[in-house]
Order: sequence, then C-alpha cells, then structure tokens
Amino acid sequence: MLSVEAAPSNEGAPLLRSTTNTADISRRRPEGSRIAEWYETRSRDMLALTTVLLLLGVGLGMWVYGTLPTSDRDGHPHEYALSTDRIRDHLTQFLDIANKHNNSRSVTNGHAASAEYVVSQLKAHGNCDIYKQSFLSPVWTVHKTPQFSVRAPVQVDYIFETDFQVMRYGGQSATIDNARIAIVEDGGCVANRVGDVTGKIAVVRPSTNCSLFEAAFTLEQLGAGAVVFVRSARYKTPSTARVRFTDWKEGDPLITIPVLSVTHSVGQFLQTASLSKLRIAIETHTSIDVVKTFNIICVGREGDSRSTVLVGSHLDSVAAGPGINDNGSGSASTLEIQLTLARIKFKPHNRLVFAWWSAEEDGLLGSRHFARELAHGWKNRWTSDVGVHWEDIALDLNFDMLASPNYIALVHNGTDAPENARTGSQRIQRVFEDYFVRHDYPYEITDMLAGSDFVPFVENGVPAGGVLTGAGEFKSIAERSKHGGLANAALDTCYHRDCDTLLNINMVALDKMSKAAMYAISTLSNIRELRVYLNDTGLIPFTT
Ligand SMILES: *[C@@H]1O[C@H](CO)[C@@H](O)[C@H](O)[C@H]1NC(C)=O
Ligand SMILES: *[C@@H]1O[C@H](CO)[C@@H](O)[C@H](O)[C@H]1NC(C)=O
Ligand SMILES: *[C@@H]1O[C@H](CO)[C@@H](O)[C@H](O)[C@H]1NC(C)=O
Ligand SMILES: *[C@@H]1O[C@H](CO)[C@@H](O)[C@H](O)[C@H]1NC(C)=O
Ligand SMILES: CC(=O)N[C@H]1CO[C@H](CO)[C@@H](O)[C@@H]1O
Ligand SMILES: [Zn+2]
Repeated sequence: MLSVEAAPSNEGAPLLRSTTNTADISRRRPEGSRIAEWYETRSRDMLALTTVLLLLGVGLGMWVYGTLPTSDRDGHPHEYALSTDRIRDHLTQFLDIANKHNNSRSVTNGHAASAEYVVSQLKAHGNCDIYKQSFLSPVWTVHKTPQFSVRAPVQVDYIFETDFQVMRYGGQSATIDNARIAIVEDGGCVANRVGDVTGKIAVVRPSTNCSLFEAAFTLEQLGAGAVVFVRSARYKTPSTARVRFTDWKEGDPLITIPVLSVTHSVGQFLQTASLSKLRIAIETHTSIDVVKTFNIICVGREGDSRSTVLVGSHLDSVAAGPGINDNGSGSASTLEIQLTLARIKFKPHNRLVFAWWSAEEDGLLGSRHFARELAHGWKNRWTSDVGVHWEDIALDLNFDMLASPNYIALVHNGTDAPENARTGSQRIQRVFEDYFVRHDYPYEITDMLAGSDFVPFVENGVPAGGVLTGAGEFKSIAERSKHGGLANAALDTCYHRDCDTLLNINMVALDKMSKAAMYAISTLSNIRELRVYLNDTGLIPFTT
C-alpha cells in the first residue's frame, strides 16, 4: 500500500509484479494528494519530514523492486526448487534394489521393490492418493544360446545373432531334431492355403497381410513344430521383433512353439534345397511366464480433475541390467518432482496425476493396461472408484531416459501425433522448446511414433509430449559440434546392458532434463482453460 501512495507520479508505469490492481490505485490517489497539500500549507519539523522521506524512499524502492524484470530464478521457482542431488539419491536406491535382485529391476526382479520404494517416498513426503493397479504381463526370457542347424543332406551350423535369432515371445524351450520343413505361401496368413505343416518347421516370408503373431499363431494351430521367418534382402541381420499381440491382455493367446528369424541368404538356401532330403535341428532355451505386476498411480488432491495432467515414466528395467538411466532416470525425476511440488505446497490449477508404469520393457503393457481400464471406467480392479476417468485426461507427459552419458537433449515431435491429438502435442512440444530456448541449451526434435508409454494416449486422441536423451543411436560429427560429447559413439553405450548403473548417469543431462520436466509439469498444470489452450493452433512449435 505504501508504495502505491508514495509514487503517484508513476501512474502510467506497468505494475508488473504488484498484486494491487489498478482500481485500487485510482481510488487511493486523491488521498495521497491531500497529504501532499497538507504538507505544503503547514510547516513541519524536520524529524517528521525525514520520516516521511524515508518512508517514501523505502516505498519507492519496494515498488521499483517489484516492477523490475526478475531473475530467472524468481520467474521459475519450481524449476529451481528441484534438486538433482535428490534425484541421484533415488537412483542410488534403485541401484541398491537392482543389486539385491540379480542386477535388474525388471518385472520379475527388482520392479516390485522399486515400486515399494516409490510408494514409501510418496507416503512420507508426497501429496497425493496412492493406488496400485495390478495386471498380468507375459515375461519372455532367453536362458541359453539357441542352436539352429541343417542336419541333412549336409551339416550346417548357423551362427546365433548373425544367421538366425529367436524372436521375442517366440515360445517355450524346445528340442527338435531331424525335422522336415514346409515352405508356406502367402505369409501364413490364410489357414486353408498353408498346406500340411504338421510336425514340420514352417518356413515363411512375412506378408503385410497379417502380423507376425497372427501368422505364427495360425501355423502353431495347424500343428507346426516351429516357425522360421525369412527376412527380406534389405536387412543384413535377423530380426528380434515381438511375436505377440501388441496390446496383449489377460486371456489373449501366446505362442508356445519356437519362432526364429533367419537372414535372407539362409532363407534362400532353405527354400532352394531339395525339400525331401532336408532335415533341421532347433534347440531353444526360453520361457514365457505370465506374471502379476502393477502400476503405481498417485492422484493429486488439488486442481481441476476435468483437466488432469498425467505424468508418466516407467519403473521397470530390462532383464539384462539395472536400468539406472533406462529408465530409472525418468522415474526418479518424476518422483522427486512430485515430492518437490508437495514440499513447496504447489497448488496447480489442473489436477496432476503421476504414474509409474510397469512392464514398459515388455511392450508398454502397464500404460496400455491403464488406458484400457480407464476407457472402461477404472473401477473393476480397484478397491474404490478413484475418480480418474478417461475423459478427465487433458494431456500426457512422458519421461524415459533423462541422463544418457553422451546425451542429446531431445523433444518429441508433436506433429507426429495423430490428427486428433496433434495441435495439443505441438503446444506441449513448444512448452519444452521454450525451456531450452530460455536457457540457451541446444536441443533437437525427435519422433513420437513408437517406443514409449505415450503411445496408448496419443493413439486415443490425448495430446502427449516429453523429453529424452537418447539410447543406442550414434552421435554424428555435426551433432557433436552442436551438443558436445563424443562423435561416432552411442548416446548411451550401456543401453539395455548390465553397465546401466550410476556411473552411466550424466549429471549435467539429468539436471537439465529433470528441470525441463519440472518446467513443463508446473507450467501446463497451471494453465487456465487448458483444453482451450491445447486446441489453439496459434502458438506453433519453433521447430517444425
Ligand atoms: C538370479 O539368477 C540366478 C542365476 O542366474 C538364478 O538361479 C536365480 O533364480 C535368479 N533369481 C531371481 C530372483 O531371478
Ligand atoms: C494379401 O491378400 C490378398 C487377398 O487375399 C492377396 O491377393 C495377396 O497376394 C496377399 N499378399 C501377400 C503378400 O501375400
Ligand atoms: C515432425 O514430424 C513431421 C510429421 O511426421 C515431419 O514432417 C517433420 O519433419 C518433423 N520435424 C522434425 C524437426 O523432425
Ligand atoms: C477445437 O477447435 C476446433 C476448431 O478450431 C473446434 O471445432 C473444436 O470444437 C475445439 N475443441 C475443443 C475441445 O475446444
Ligand atoms: C526404453 C525403455 O527401455 N524403455 C524406454 C526407455 O526410454 C527409451 C527412450 O524413450 C525408449 O525407447 C524405451 O522404449
Ligand atoms: Zn529400455
């Protein structure tokens, strides 16, 4: 108040940060003038004058302070409240958990303990209602190197990974010897055109008419002992693609016979050899187990539930390693963001829901399960109606790997989203870009087509976005000069390997990227009329 009365001459100046509105100012100004007249007409002793001048000075000072452009820190308090050291502490806990669970935090190893840790942190320091959402996930494991050889008319032992691969979700362990082969036409898509495959090894060129799973399933139903998919000549290596429904759920079938992929040249030999003389041996050591796992959902208590901002990251790692960058870095960051927002008593305009997905590495099953259950009114598997509905979700932010050692800051390309989620996804992209531009950090745009937990959302019309730091792809010389690091080296050499430990964490990347996440989360959850904002084509991404 004092500042307003003391500075009548600043009428036109913008009141950038004052909470006093203009109506207040004009109402008070006459009173200020009367005080001035009073001073002119009556002589006062110096002490009073000094006091008033002092007050005027202090007031003017406060007013000026309040209107000056503020520091980045003042403008973005949430970002600065986030501590990268604490994120690192969570990662240390995750690594401890992995060490106690065969060096992994996969669905069958350390995932549950990681989830318990997240829950205990949220209970102690978070601000949300916590739910566990259970579901079944098939887990496929290779236990030993498989064998694939021709036994007659000549002996040829093919080399694993070079000549052949066991395709993921391709069956249980099996030993097959001296089996005949059957060449299957039409990609194995049409059962009544397959011919006799009973007890034989079905050799197939995949067709676009059906999925690998559909073909393998048809052939298994017809009695084939194994399926060998022949790769097209375009690829130098055999495939490890999944032979499973993408959206597998409880009750759906799985393949039980071995499914291999062979290179084009191996396929040529099998198809041109004299069929009646050819005998094949296959030995696989694999298993498929359907295990129970769960997502953790933390439903915020503040903000408008009809424009919910969903923040997701996956908590499971691959079986091969502890997954500290992939994707511990994403899930530890979102955990610390929720705890920080609770600590600073953040009151979002839109409700925030944080999710830690399970079984991402098994094909996004956790987020798919969540989306499916929500579309059917999320009550079925829950103790009570938690008050989160599909139509409540205004947008989804996804954070995966945020600390790749040789990182590039990557922002998902909103233009890749399907039409009904595109404008919103572009606006989310722009929010992330604003962060990188403000800090003058170099960044690139990367696709948003597949590969992480945003998929079930954008596919169903919910705008999505996120940032990441890259996986197995190599950094070019041009990228090196823009982003630093090492050229001709992978962004994360430990991607999906046992060396994905704390040493694999780039703290600079973690700091930048977790703050980018915090910026987007706090900004988007504070936008009034979020849905109108997301539907507005006016503000396009910088990079299109
Ligand atoms: C850990 O690995 C050992 C040896 O590979 C195996 O015998 C054991 O069952 C595994 N334990 C878990 C919990 O997966
Ligand atoms: C796909 O199906 C159509 C119709 O059944 C058939 O004419 C075509 O040859 C099939 N394509 C392949 C690659 O098998
Ligand atoms: C973003 O995606 C669109 C559509 O797929 C594409 O045309 C555009 O080139 C992409 N932008 C960048 C920077 O990759
Ligand atoms: C989004 O904008 C389009 C046209 O710009 C309009 O037809 C549609 O109703 C809007 N949707 C929402 C949810 O505001
Ligand atoms: C990734 C993984 O193992 N899950 C995801 C971790 O993050 C990368 C980058 O977004 C994804 O490609 C992976 O699928
Ligand atoms: Zn991964």
